Amino acid sequence: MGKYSIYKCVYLHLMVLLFVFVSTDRAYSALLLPVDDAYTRVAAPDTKFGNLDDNIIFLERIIVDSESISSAEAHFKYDLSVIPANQIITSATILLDPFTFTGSPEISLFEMGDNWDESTITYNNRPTFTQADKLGEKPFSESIFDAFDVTAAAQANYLTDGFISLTAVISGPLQTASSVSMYSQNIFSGNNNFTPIYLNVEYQEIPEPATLSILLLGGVISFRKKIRSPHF
Ligand SMILES: [Ca+2]
Ligand SMILES: [Ca+2]
Repeated sequence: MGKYSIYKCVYLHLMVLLFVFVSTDRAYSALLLPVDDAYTRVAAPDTKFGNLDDNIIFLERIIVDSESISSAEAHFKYDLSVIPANQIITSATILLDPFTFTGSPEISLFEMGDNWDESTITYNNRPTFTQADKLGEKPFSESIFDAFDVTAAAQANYLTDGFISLTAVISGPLQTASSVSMYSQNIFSGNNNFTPIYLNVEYQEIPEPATLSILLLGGVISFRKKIRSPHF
């Protein structure tokens, strides 16, 4: 049995395992409300805008000396530990749903650290983030932003610290001012007129260890037989 055949055999067994893994019908979904949300302003770098009486999340890009700069950022934190243990997140999306906007905003979404809360965050003390933390960029169209797919980041944070924190800024090569206003989780009362920024998560149970063991054992036995056989 050649090297290629061994690889092919391993590959096929992995695909069978993967199929069993994802074809389970034990799938769930959850709409997660932010546990913290706030915005911060460059022009007021020590002012807090995320307290309980702040119902608005605000994003802004302004013109300074003929250049547009991001002047207000939005921050959201979600608690992924509400998802039970031993799940795999198959989808996580966030829809930045504005109730009003100006200009032609284009939104960039970044992952940031969790070391902040809505009552104390300011522009100066917020966790920093870099271009390497960018999860996506979306133009604004027809009053609705496309949903950002943050599945990989959500799964990684679910497996580690259990929280995912995101920052949205207005970016892009814009030469005009723009702004976006959204409702914060603090205004949420179950009234659809005040929709906060949800994280929509879909997840599935990981197969029981016993089931996995049987599958793996079956794969190994079959693999050994194929190694002894001259043909694949
Ligand atoms: Ca808030
Ligand atoms: Ca985290």
